[in-house]
Amino acid sequence: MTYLSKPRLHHPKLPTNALGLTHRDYEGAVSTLCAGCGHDSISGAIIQACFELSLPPHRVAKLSGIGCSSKTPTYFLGASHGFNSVHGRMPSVLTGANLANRDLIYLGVSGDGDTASIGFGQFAHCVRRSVNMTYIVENNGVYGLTKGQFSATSDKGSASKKGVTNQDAAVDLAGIAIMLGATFVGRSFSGDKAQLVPLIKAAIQHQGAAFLDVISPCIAFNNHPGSTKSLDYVRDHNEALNYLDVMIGREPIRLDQTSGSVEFVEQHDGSVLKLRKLAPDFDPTKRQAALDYLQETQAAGEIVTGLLYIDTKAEDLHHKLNTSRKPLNAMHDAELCPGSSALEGVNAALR
Ligand SMILES: Cc1ncc(C[n+]2csc(CCOP(=O)(O)OP(=O)(O)O)c2C)c(N)n1
Ligand code: SF4
Ligand SMILES: [Mg+2]
Repeated sequence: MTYLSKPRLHHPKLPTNALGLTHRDYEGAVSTLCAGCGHDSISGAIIQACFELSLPPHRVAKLSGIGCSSKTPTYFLGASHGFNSVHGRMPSVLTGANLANRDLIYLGVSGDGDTASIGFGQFAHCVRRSVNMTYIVENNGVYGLTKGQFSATSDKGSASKKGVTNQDAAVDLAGIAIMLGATFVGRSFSGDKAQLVPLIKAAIQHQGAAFLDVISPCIAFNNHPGSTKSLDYVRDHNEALNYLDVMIGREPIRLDQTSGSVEFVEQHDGSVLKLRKLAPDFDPTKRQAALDYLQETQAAGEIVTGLLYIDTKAEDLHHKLNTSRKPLNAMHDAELCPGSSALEGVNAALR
């Protein structure tokens, strides 16, 4: 059975958000993933972020590829639009949907296999075209669904469950996303909700290609000593650069971190990110410095997390193409097909 429904009843005093919805209204079906899978924690963080942002569920579109990670949209936002596409093809499906209807909030969910192997080209072009989306990779360094093969994000020298050593260089998706032109890039850990929830909220508010690389241990196939994506390894090597608090004109969420200096970063839509900097010299608005920092810390075996890069003046694909504000499904026939004389005009302009 791949779909388990949840009981609809809930406690009448559950807290509600600005829309009068409870946390339960943002949930999906009961997860069928392995108990303890990091992906389920990410689903929980997405539910929390959407609840706190008071997003109308019917305004969200969730798109995914194939993998345990790509199954997760079934387990959150059950009242939203969803499309489970083909392995590695989520980015092009999301781009098409986004071009057809810019009014929806696009959430792309993928795995390290789905994005860094078969979907690498799709990922690259979706990001460099500044598609307005939140693209989340649930990165466990393994093909979980097909039972534990190394993926392109498995670190060189790390061991598989059967003791085989990975010989190939790892793809750093966060670094590549910055190089490709993503305008909001963060990395986090499925076990750190205090960091992950505000990162997801800020990414959703961002007007452009927002990419989140979320390390998500696979407890079935990649959680042993020698794996650099195991719970213990990530906990021991996690260097948090910063913690966010997102303010969108309502009550700001309190930070549970108390150390570090605070900086305010305003996004294009007017939302303000309160950035508690744990690495005071790191400035996420400097693209080249972010890339250098990522490479230096990676060489030292650290996994840096937090907001890695932000372009506060980002503009998305619709702005670049000057597309219609009106979704295609809201246009009538005459708008969708302006007739042969208009077509002749276009053709004449190209001669
Ligand atoms: C075109 C195609 N090739 C290969 C597969 C087999 N396949 C299914 S999921 C998967 C890898 C999934 O890995 P990842 O994206 O990391 O997700 P995870 O299960 O680890 O969350 C592969 C190779 C497929 N379904 N379709
Ligand atoms: S195989 Fe791994 S990735 Fe898949 S559900 Fe189990 S723990 Fe999660
Ligand atoms: Mg994987």
